[in-house]
Amino acid sequence: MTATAVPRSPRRRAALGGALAAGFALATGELVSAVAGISPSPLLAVGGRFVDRFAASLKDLAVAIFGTNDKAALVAGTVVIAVSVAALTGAAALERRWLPTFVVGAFGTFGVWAQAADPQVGAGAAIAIGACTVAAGASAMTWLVGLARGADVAGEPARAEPMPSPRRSSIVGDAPRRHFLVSSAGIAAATAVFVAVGRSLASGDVVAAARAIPLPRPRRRRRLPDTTAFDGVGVTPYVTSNDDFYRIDTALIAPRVDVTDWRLRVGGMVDRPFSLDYEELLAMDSVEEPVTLQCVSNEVGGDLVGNAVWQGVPLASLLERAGVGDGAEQVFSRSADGWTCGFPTTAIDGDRVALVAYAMNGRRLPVEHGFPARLVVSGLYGYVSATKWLTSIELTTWDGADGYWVPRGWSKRGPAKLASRIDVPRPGATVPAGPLTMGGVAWLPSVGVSAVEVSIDDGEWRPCELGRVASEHTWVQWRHRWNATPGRHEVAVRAVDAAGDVQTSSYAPPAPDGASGHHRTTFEVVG
Ligand SMILES: Nc1nc2c(c(=O)[nH]1)N[C@H]1C(S)=C(S)[C@@H](COP(=O)(O)O)O[C@H]1N2
Ligand SMILES: [Mo]
Repeated sequence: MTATAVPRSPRRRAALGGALAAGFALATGELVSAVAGISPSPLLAVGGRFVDRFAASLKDLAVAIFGTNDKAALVAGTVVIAVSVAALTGAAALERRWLPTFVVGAFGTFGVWAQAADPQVGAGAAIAIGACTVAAGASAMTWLVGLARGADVAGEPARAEPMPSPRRSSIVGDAPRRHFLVSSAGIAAATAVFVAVGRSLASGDVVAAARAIPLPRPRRRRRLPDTTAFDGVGVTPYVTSNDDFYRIDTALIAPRVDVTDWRLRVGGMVDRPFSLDYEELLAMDSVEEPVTLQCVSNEVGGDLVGNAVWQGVPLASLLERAGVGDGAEQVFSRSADGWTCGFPTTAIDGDRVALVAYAMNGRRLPVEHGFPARLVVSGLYGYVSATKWLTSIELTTWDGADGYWVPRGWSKRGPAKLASRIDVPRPGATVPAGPLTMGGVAWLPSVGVSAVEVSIDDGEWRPCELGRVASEHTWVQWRHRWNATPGRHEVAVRAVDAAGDVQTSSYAPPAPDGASGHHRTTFEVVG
């Protein structure tokens, strides 16, 4: 900020002071939360309440908003609103000295409410953080507005001088402006330092703290198939790497769970409720299973699906230890940030893979994918089954509880639908005439896929070559060789599941219980 950037009008200076004070208050909230080891901060907690409030109205758009970019936009929008209101408050506070305390106090109360509503923050901590935030913001605003007002009181408003007394007015008019400038710059610098220190404190590697407890060797491990035949043809790899795995959740920042005080509770309608810490969970017999996980929001042909090798404790072992009570109909789980979901107990009676997983592709779960533990259930959409940052599993009746997305309009039951996707050719691609390899993936985890067929330009369905799979719980790669003729072509794909059912051509959007229909791709062949 340069001296010339400081507005000459006291009103504008007061507005600038108000805006800076809001930034300072938010930064104080970030810093105090980080020092206290508490997440989310007031700012992120307010954003989180927005997500919970508006999630229902988004339906199919849920995918877009719960992607990572939109979360950043949501936080930025919250900051812009707070800063704008604070600028208006600062300007109006020239005459009303009580206004900063009142408005900052009101915003602070909102922040306390938002933070206290998050299960990761207690009400006491929220109030303490809110008090620091309000004290910092209200005093900074009162101070800066006072300095802006000072210029007005001490001399003329620093406008173009109508009277020929330039020396006096420049001294009296400029000293308060300089004072305001220095103080504002100080607040801005403190804001930057608070944000930087808060960020660095909050970004320590929580997974690293768990390394003292080594990952155990799984008792049973599934052999991965040789899929090299599908390398280099543009088909999605059989195993999705942790970095490439899609991420969907309502968390503005992924909960950072400290394993030293994490526990998994198993309770509700059980004979022997118990809880486990991280070390005890890792000490139990574990298995390693590749399972394809998919989001109900995945559009036909979409990429909200991935296949990873999960290591964890079978849910059945934990339920056996607890003793499922008579009348229990639903396995209802909860995460550290209060997200919930549930599926029928009967869903895991068969051969489904259902794990409390703590490792993904041989590594501890990444924070974004649920560290320290999550549920993975083959053949159920993620929104009814795959709780990340898992903290409790409760047995209840079917009517006893509704998961997060159920009152927001998504189906209470979420069995996966048979699906297939074309990866190559890419939509709109131009390829040379002659031998062309098309390919993609198809999936119905827990049942399996027995055949994949393509139809070119609405011609007959032709069989495709399938890749090998580790089990029926994963997707299968497919490919088809075609002698491409010049012109514009469209290919459609459909799968047949292991029970012989053919994938429906009838289109359904993702809401309320998953998309259906054939994926089609148009491409150009040049001679
Ligand atoms: N705690 C929590 N767990 C959650 C969710 C969430 O919002 N919060 N989203 C679910 C949904 S909708 C899906 S599709 C999967 C996605 O898991 P991934 O992000 O590891 O791919 O996580 C599930 N588990
Ligand atoms: Mo999902």
